[in-house]
Amino acid sequence: MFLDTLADHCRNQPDKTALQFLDGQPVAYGQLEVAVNRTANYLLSLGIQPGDRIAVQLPKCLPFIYFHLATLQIGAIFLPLNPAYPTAELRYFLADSAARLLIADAADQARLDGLTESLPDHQKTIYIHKPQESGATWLKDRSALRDYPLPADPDQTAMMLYTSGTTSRPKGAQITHGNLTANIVSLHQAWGWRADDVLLHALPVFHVHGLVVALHGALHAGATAILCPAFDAPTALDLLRSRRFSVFMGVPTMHRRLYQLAAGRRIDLSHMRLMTSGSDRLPDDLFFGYQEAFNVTLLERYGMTETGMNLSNPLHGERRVGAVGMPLPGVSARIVDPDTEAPLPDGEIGEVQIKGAHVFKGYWRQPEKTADAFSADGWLRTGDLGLREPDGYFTLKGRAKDLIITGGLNVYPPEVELALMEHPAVAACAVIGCPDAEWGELVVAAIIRRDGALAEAAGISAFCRERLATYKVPRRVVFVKELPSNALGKVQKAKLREALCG
Ligand code: MCA
Repeated sequence: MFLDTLADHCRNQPDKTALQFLDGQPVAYGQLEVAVNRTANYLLSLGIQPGDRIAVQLPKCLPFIYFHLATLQIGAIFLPLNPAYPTAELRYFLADSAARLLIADAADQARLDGLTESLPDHQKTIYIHKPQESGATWLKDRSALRDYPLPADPDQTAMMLYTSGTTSRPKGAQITHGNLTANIVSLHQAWGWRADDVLLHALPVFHVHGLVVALHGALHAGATAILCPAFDAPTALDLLRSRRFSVFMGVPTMHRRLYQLAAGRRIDLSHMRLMTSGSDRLPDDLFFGYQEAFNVTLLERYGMTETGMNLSNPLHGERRVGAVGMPLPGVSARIVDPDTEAPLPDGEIGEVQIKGAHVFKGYWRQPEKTADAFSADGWLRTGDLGLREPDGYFTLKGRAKDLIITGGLNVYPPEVELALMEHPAVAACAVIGCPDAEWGELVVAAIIRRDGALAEAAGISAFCRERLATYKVPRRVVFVKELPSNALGKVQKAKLREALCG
């Protein structure tokens, strides 16, 4: 199990740096073990039981990591929340998950106290003062304990990550200890993680990409992760040039910003052992531009919250432009007819379906949605369209679901449309993604105003900001007289994209 491997590293190489924030003190594996054990002990002293949900809404900081690992350690369920969620979204996640504990930034106390009072399952909020400076006060008066129950059951839920959907409110995807371990073991095999790797970690930690693929990846290897509190392209490029690092992982928007900084110069980064791209399709021009500018061939891989990583281009061998590679060790992937679910021959486009020990156990308290997520013979329906080449490489060809990916983050148009419909001036609306070189796609809203309503784009955006995380707020609001719709009255988004994306 991932935790056992981590414990071994803590015992065998206590003085080696496990984590270090830029401008922060190094945390050696031995220190990490003590901090996590004390944090686990602290959680137990609050009466936290295995299976309890612990929600954490903190910026990227050491307390986040300590609470994350301690939660796994005591068999409770870790629920990371994007600090960008406004109160309305946060209330939904806390209520739906019936979280017992919330760990949050003290700067948000006024807003959160009012919110949690109305939640029946909420027992306590722990406020962390200046989390990025990491006072870690709860650590001081606690001794390290090792006699708490280790989560021995691989089927026990370790984390819950909320994902939105096309037809419903966000659902909590339950990731088990077995899922986490299967994922990280197969990534280690495929990407050749080594104890002497040094990861430049610039991703957010509240998603699978930054938390599992990157952070767990480094810790499982007994390697070192140097963490940036946030991604800043000039800082990242300077660090990557320093030859101190061997691994970097990013989303295409980050790679685009790094590439633009090169501005036609050649900056050799070929000392990097592994630079990966994921969470959204890597544009061809960026793949080639990176080779030209940095002498690096990005390794593109494909995953999703419900599974972690599924497919990857090879570490050795051809990293094929436009392809997401082959199934990782222990993962099975197939292409099926989206209607009949009959497997399709190579070269034909259908839905990508996935099987393996890394596939999640289901949505929290949503048995019907869980059943819908799987085919009759137990394959996970990804909702992504793709094909398999005769030599085994998979290529994605679009989405069967109505989804926008912006800066590597998923935005479900219905969620934005619901928020817009609450605005008194909105008679009808449709939300689409328009292609954008930097962000992949930008969220664009087409709105029919109610007769006589005077609302302007700025007012609509401000209204959305109160209800939605910033990345979901439409970047462009267009007022239209009508929306293209079919005979059943359903908005034809392809037509709308043609008309508005230009
Ligand atoms: C920030 N903003 C965004 C996004 N991020 N808007 C749309 N999409 C986004 N992704 C907002 C900011 O709040 C700000 O709004 C404005 O855009 C411009 O901010 P800027 O400073 O330019 O952005 P940034 O803060 O530098 O962020 C860009 C970023 C970030 C570094 C690319 O979005 C990011 O870290 N993305 C990675 C996401 C990720 O980890 N995805 C993995 C999940 P305002 O000006 O109004 O305040 S998917 C996953 O885990 C699956 C399993 C997988 O396969 O990987």
